[in-house]
Amino acid sequence: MSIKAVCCLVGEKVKGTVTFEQAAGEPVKVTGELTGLTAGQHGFHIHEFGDNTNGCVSAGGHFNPFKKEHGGPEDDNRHVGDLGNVTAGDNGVAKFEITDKQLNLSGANSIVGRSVVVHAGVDDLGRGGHDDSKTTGHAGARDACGVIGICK
Ligand SMILES: [Cu+2]
Ligand SMILES: [Zn+2]
Repeated sequence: MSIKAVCCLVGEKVKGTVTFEQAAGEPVKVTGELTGLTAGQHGFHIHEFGDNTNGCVSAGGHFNPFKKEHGGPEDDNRHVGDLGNVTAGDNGVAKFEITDKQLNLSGANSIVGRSVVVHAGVDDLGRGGHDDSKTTGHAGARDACGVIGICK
């Protein structure tokens, strides 16, 4: 048995779809394609709330049930929502496949009902030395977001 979830991201210029799949006891596989990005790296996170009533701002901060610092996807000390960066080519398209051990699609800390956010800037993975490196990775504005929901 595996659980599948999907998120449609919508922004002013950026849009796309991200899917999540998890078999019982296994890591989550995240697959996505985003378009309309500037070329290069963009911070990519799960944010706490599945609320887009005030645009991507109402998605809140990074999903962080264990009260850790912001980090990179391979760090132990990271927010659960920290998925690092996705990279767009010169055509503005980012196509990616991520396997992550901290995400869950069920249980107390499920990401279902929360948001995916892609940022205008690069996530420094907590190492940039900026005021907000340890909270947001200094990734800048929110280019697009959407709510994660269960799918077939
Ligand atoms: Cu974010
Ligand atoms: Zn974070």
